[in-house]
Amino acid sequence: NIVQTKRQEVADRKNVVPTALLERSLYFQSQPVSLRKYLQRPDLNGIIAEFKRKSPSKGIINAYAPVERTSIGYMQAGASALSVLTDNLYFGGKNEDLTTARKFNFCPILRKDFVLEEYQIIEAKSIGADAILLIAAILTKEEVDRLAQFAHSLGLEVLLEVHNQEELERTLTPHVDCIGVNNRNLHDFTLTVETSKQLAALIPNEFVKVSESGLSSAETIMELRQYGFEGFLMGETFMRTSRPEKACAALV
Ligand code: IGP
Repeated sequence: NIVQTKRQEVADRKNVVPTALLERSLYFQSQPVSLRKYLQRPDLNGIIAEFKRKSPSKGIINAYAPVERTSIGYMQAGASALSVLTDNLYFGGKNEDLTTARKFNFCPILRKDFVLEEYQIIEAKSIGADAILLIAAILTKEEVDRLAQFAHSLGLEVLLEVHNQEELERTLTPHVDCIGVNNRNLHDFTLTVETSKQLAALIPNEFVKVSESGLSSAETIMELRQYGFEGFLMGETFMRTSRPEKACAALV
């Protein structure tokens, strides 16, 4: 299963990723851009446009789209932020994809990966990310607290992902900036936007609400805005086309 493999990978890499070198990278000193603020900007559309080559549920989604053109096009389409998968095994991403997106764009970039340990947050910062994802389903409350505070100490923002009320109540902490409701059930990959609608009222107003996965129409986004969502994390709807950036521009 994904999480077990990831835990092993993270533990193995811990000994080979030279933290001191990462800290001296070009991007380590840079000032991150606020995901929270960009999601609330009225001149942008709230979409966090994702660069995702493949996934465990869909297999290959897009093997050819280049990161440069796609990420620049997403921003030109009015997206508020970028999300770049850096997990290689399951999602076909790499750290270099995020760094490439960073070189060509001035907007918040979310590093999409399975964060389990502090060094991955140092790594996120060093490759040019502005925000990290913490997934409630694979972390304890203590881990969420500790990793979120560590991210903040480096100036990175945190998007906490939950899929149900139990995860939300168990991991809720003032140390995160945005709360993402994943419409996808990570066990059977089923999708329903009802998950976002049901959890919306349970998320305190100080957090920016993000609806994640399975979103494909402007109508759904407008409906979710009524429930208080300001961020919309979308990948496959764009990436399954040959020109993801054009699909993004066509949506809104
Ligand atoms: C995007 P979609 O259905 O638009 O491609 O979903 C994003 O929500 C999804 O990629 C995602 C994800 C994750 C991927 C949400 N949470 C955690 C990997 C790990």
